[in-house]
Amino acid sequence: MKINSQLDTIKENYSFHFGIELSNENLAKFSGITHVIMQGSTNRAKVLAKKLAHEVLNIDSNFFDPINIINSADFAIYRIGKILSISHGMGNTTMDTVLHALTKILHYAGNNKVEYIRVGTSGGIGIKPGTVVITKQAFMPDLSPYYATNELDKQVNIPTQFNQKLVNKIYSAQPDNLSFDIIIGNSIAADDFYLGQCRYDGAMQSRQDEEWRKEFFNNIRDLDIYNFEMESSALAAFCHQAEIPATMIAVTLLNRLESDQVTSSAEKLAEFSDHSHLVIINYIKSII
Ligand code: R2B
Ligand code: URA
Repeated sequence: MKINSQLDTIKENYSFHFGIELSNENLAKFSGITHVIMQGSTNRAKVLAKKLAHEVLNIDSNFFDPINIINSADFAIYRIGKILSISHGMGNTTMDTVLHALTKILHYAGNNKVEYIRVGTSGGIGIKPGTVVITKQAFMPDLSPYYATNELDKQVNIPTQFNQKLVNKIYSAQPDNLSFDIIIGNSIAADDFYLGQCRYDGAMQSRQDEEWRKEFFNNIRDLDIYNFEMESSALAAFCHQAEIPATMIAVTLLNRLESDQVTSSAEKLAEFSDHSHLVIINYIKSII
């Protein structure tokens, strides 16, 4: 893990975003971590924590309620053995903030060999809903292969290549008899769910017509792009700089060639969510 050397001279006693003192007692909760699994919502982070406790630590989930080890209305962090199951909110900006806050604490707690994996949902482009995509590379909406972000008025472009070894390890850990498709591909991290992904059902009208959109969707296959979501470029760029192996496992909730709206039933969406959980659980079980 490569971290800002200026932190050596800045005394930090409190994590503002996680609402915890950086006391020895609290830092101990973050020591000995090998994997950080990140999802958008606090609820999904808790559901996965429960599943991991059962699958990895053999704990009967009927009698176990994961404890949130931070104190924030925005985020939650659960610890299961050497794994953290955490929420990152929606979009690159909240993802970036969580990455800074968490990585500092992991550093202060003495960790230097950690993998970060986002387990999320996405909009598939030309693939069957329920398919899981493991991402090799995140693209900006304009299809640049780097995260274009700003330090005040200075734009910086940071490569968004995920860790290929980790991608292959996760793929190889899956059995042949999965009940859904799983592919290795690339993803676009859009600025929002609606116009950023060229939907026509937002509150404001898109300026792009259907013919143009169809051509865009067709052309991105040349870049091996299969899905849209909203956090992969910040994650890839951060982990590239920090030298943290990372990738994203995202299930597709719909096929954008067929529809803009997510119309699956709550049961179907829960089933899709289980697909990405199964993929991460298979990976974790393959390395413990
Ligand atoms: C996928 O789903 C969310 C939008 O509904 C967003 O966080 C993402 O990346
Ligand atoms: N998340 C997204 O960002 N887009 C979708 O279409 C579905 C989930």
